[in-house]
Amino acid sequence: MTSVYVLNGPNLNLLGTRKPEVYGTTTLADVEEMCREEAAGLGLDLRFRQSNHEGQLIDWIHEAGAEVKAGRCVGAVFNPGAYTHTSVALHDAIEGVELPVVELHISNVHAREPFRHHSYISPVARSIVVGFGVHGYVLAMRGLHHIAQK
Ligand code: CA2
Repeated sequence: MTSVYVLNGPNLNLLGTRKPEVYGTTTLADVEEMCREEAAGLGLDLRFRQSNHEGQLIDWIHEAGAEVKAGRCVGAVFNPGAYTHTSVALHDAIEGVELPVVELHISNVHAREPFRHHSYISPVARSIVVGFGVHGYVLAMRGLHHIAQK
């Protein structure tokens, strides 16, 4: 079965427990359940992961890239958290393995602090989903599936 990765970066394990005015009240476990239902509808096998560590995220990007290359995966929905705005290493990892990535942000980063307006990920992302709340995960998965079918 073809897989889809959904990767989540630092502090997203706190989703639904703090800052509800920015990120809502849905927990990451709820998001995983939403993604699992969507993946089932799309006929994809979900690999849903979260890490607070940059190197772990890089390893998963490499893993997903190898799966895409082998024809077993459509790519990754990736919410890099604050690493979006700091990480050349994540940029290089995505570029290095040519992983099809849909960059996702729960909040509209462009309506927030100026330091959130720049992304190191966007130049190597296939597409971007921003500001739809946690529903963006479902939209991003559908988009990735659509791209893979073309
Ligand atoms: O809007 C998004 O999805 C972000 O990627 C979330 C990151 C933030 O640094 C980006 O600028 C935009 C932060 C994730 C941390 O999430 C929390 C959730 C609840 C409480 C505290 C942090």
